[in-house]
Amino acid sequence: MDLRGSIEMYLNKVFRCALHQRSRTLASLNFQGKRASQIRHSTTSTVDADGVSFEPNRNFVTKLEFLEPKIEDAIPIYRVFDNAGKVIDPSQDPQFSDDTLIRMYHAMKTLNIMDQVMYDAQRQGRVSFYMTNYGEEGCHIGSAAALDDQDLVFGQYREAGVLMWRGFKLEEFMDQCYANLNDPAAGKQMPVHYGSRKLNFVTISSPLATQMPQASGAAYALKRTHPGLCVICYFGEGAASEGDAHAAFNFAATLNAPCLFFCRNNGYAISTPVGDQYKGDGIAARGPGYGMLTIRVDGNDTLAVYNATSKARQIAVAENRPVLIEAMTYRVGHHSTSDDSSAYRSVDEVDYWSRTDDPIARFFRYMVNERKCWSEVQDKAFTKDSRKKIMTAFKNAEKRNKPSPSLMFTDVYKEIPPHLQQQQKEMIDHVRAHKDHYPLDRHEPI
Ligand SMILES: Cc1ncc(C[n+]2csc(CCOP(=O)(O)OP(=O)(O)O)c2C)c(N)n1
Ligand SMILES: [Mg+2]
Repeated sequence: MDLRGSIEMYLNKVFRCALHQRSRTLASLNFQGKRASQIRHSTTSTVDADGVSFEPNRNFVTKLEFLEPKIEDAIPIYRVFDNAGKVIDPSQDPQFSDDTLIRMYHAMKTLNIMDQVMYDAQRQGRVSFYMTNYGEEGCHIGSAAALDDQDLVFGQYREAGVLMWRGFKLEEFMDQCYANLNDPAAGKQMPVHYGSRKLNFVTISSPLATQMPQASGAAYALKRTHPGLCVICYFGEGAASEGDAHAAFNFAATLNAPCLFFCRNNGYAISTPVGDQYKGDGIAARGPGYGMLTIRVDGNDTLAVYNATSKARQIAVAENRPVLIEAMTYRVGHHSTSDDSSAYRSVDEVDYWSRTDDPIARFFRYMVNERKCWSEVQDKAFTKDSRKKIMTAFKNAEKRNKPSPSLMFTDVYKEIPPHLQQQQKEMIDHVRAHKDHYPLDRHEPI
């Protein structure tokens, strides 16, 4: 049975098992006459000689004092190199081989060029929608490089670099964005809603945070079926305001699920800046509240992201526990092609971040100045070659026919239910009757 099959089977089992466990617990607690607040704890702790199974915190004090959040107590940000690409503490340098560094750099750069091409393509009306990853390339490649290829990825929508690192081909990106006949979803998804069963990347669904409880459940299932593997769940700081984020954190923590929660804190949720999104110390501050191991990392420092994710992964699978990583970065691009960010932030602000804290430029400086394994000349040649490959994939995807319109009704249900069969027939009759009004020559036969 493949990974997905076993996860589905175990999710079924888990839910049944959890319900059964819960009713048994309730029955026994009713019998002992305990309070409802004790129910949660009774399944995990042992019963002492007095029959008491709930052990509360007994850290009493007599000083009347409120916890005051202070800026100087903010969770620090872990870094390996500075903005100039200079390693701050040599013991933290992961000492990658030149080949690995170059591979990481190639991936970040290729993602960046692909974004430029696809953004322009949308502006020219050639694809309907696009989302760039500008400024967040270090989060993607640093974290993806730290994972096992069998680890299951739940993305939000701005993690194309993770998929690229795993081997998703340029044409696969383009085929999905063009919704052509090679798109596995046959055009049912919006552009950038990628997925790959082969690469263990669960298909994007952009209603915010829906991937998060699914990730916790999948991590719990993996713990039981595939020990040694984990789940990584990417989400934005805006998505973290959804109730689903809470459910996900709490389930993963209480079920001891090996799930890496990777928050890309890029400063904005469309037009909502973080100052309006939360009042506390970002997303990392919430981790301890759920009993989760937590770290805040410089998301534009690819090596720091790598170290943090690598260590988090090691702990998650060895100790079966979730880890929260908050990567501090900046969304350089507009939210999507449907957005114009100059309406809510200054061009100077964007300019400042691009100039002073660009993950690709920082990595470049590290490679050139510290490791001496890359040069301006190599960079120019690579950029030219990469653009050429992207343009070839782009043109091929654009040329390919669109899927048959009938496929609009398939793949959602295992068998198409009668009311959808009826709609499918009506659609086909309609299109055939008015074929002059539809570009059927660009589609596979109906
Ligand atoms: C449940 C839900 N509410 C609202 C939206 C509309 N929406 C799409 S993206 C987005 C902002 C999300 O911001 P964040 O999680 O920080 O991710 P980022 O876009 O910054 O990567 C919103 C509000 C949605 N997709 N789903
Ligand atoms: Mg955001």
